[in-house]
Amino acid sequence: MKMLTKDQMKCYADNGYVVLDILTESEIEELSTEYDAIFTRKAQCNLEATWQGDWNKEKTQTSVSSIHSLQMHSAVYSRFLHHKKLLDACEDIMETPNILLHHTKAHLKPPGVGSPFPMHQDYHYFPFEKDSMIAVFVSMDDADPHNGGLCVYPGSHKLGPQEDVSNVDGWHYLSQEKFPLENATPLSLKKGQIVIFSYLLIHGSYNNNSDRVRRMYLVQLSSAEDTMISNLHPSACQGMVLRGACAERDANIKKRHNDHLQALQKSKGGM
Ligand SMILES: O=C(O)CCC(=O)C(=O)O
Repeated sequence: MKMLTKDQMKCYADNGYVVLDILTESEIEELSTEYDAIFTRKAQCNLEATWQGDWNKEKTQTSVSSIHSLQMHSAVYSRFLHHKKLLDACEDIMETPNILLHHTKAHLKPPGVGSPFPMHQDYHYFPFEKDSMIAVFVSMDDADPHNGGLCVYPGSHKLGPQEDVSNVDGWHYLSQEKFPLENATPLSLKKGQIVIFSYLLIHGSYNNNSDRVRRMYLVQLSSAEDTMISNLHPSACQGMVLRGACAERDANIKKRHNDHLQALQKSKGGM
């Protein structure tokens, strides 16, 4: 094991998630300051990302702001992707030294009106053959059920993919009757704590009814030995090698030229 203890490995195997203290105070502060700077720079953009669909029984308007691919906005977030201790922990959990980036994103739930997230499995957004995918969820604030914190069904990663009942293209969630938010286990996290969880873990999060903001940052990773079933969620830097190597990566120059020509023709409306 490079980073995790036997107990932490067992916690992940049994529950499908593990809470870790990996970041130093100064790392947390740097990420936090840069997070606010990015959201301030993008304040004029439409960032609204409340999940759509018939799960949402809210009578009042709620809101969550989202920015994807933070590494395209700031070098602080590019550097973070190579955090040694974090990748050591991921390597232990994924049981491979070859780790690929899938995507990153940030969700900011404003005080008082922060949207909940329905119970779901990330699997439905980006299915892989060997289910190697994990989420690294960084709590950027102290978070609990009052300010929109995360909640999980411990052990639910062992159930495999559950039925996606969404009635809206591009959004995925499970039956909220079968997996009600109220029956989930809340994860109260300190600012800077990290939860690593399987993309099969059933999870969601609460409304932010408090007077505190709830910010999170999330990195999704897969094993270089796994294969995407379908690319439902193309993202910036998808497939970037964060550790080890990607032996399967295509290097054929003809294919690269053909892909380029096809994209060119498409942009001219030729295809
Ligand atoms: O931001 C949150 O509270 C939850 C986000 C989440 O579960 C997701 O985007 O898959």
